[in-house]
Amino acid sequence: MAKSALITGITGQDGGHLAELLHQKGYQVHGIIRGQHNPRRRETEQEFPHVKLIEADLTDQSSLVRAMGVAKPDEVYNLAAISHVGYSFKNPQLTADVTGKGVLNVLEAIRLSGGEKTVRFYQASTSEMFGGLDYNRPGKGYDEEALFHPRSPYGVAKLYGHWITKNYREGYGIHASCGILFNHEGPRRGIEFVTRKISNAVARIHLGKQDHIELGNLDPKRDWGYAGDYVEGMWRMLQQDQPGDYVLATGETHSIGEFLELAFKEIGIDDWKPYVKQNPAFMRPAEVDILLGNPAKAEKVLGWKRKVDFPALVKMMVQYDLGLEAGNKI
Ligand code: NDP
Ligand code: GDR
Repeated sequence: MAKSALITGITGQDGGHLAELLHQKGYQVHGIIRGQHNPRRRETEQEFPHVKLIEADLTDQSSLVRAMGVAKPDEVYNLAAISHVGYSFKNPQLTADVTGKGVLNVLEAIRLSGGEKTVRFYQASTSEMFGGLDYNRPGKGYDEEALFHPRSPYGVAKLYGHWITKNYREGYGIHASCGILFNHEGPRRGIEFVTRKISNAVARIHLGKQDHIELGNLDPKRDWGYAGDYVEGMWRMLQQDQPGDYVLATGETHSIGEFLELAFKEIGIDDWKPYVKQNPAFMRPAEVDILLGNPAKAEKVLGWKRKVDFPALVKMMVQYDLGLEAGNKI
């Protein structure tokens, strides 16, 4: 019989990549969708006709128990979250409820539906838990043992999700793993994140639809990989005999300036500076200056390695947005 998977956050970037991967592997995929009118519902149904959508919300415990009953999953991937760091400063309590306590709600739904010995659970932990400060930054990059120092309501909520997952693993023996993922991007990335904002604006500038882009802090550096590579790592974590925590990263870090450089080169512009204006509205009360991950454990134990490198990622995103924007009238 086909394995059953339940994905929370099916309408998000990673949800799409994971649904595709699990479908290819023969799973029956179920996805949790929230809201009585979700604007992403139709495109999700069109793109993933094989996915069975279940209406539920991470803040509604009973809806999650019902979802477990419908999906009867072998594997649960908890990808749903308020995931935008800047937004989390403006909506800190909502972020705590969804990104933090929502994880507990999913874990409890597994227990309440009797799945603690049979269901395997993946929690979407993040490099934002490290904070990128001088004192806790290892030379070879953050690994699974590095010190946490979150710098946003999002990072703090994720740290709760991380520890409650470990606690349920230790306390109840649930096969629960945390993927500590560094930034991963691609054409499915939401337009509110800096890489997609840039690739889309570059395409629009090329087509004469806008003349500049407004950004916040250009100095931060990130360890940017391709989302399609990272969902493979999530799946591999749940195929291990024992649950565990794994960093997925490229082991390289690049500034926003470097991303701009390559993105504008893609449309034949060598000097991007005249096209970029700084807008304080996009600055954050506390910044994460530099993130670099060390994926040695995932490479050794899971046999996972990123395939797409930084230049290929930028190219892929700009080329996708050039096609998209050429077809759009607005
Ligand atoms: P997205 O922001 O693209 O997707 C978030 C998803 O969560 C959406 O499907 C959204 O649904 C859903 N969601 C939000 N609130 C609720 C709620 N109350 N109930 C149910 N669903 C809800 O995130 P990504 O795909 O980029 O990331 C997936 C996960 O991985 C997130 O938890 C993120 O924090 C984490 N992560 C991401 C990294 C990255 O670089 N992308 C790196 C490390 C961790 P809707 O469409 O209705 O808004
Ligand atoms: P991040 O991603 O905060 O790393 O979180 P984001 O792309 O939002 O920001 C990266 C860096 O770019 C700076 N920046 C801007 N960011 C946005 N969004 N918009 C701008 O205009 C802008 N200008 C500069 C930011 O200040 C920051 O330094 C992502 C999310 O996917 C999280 O859910 C995930 O956990 C982490 O990656 C790993």
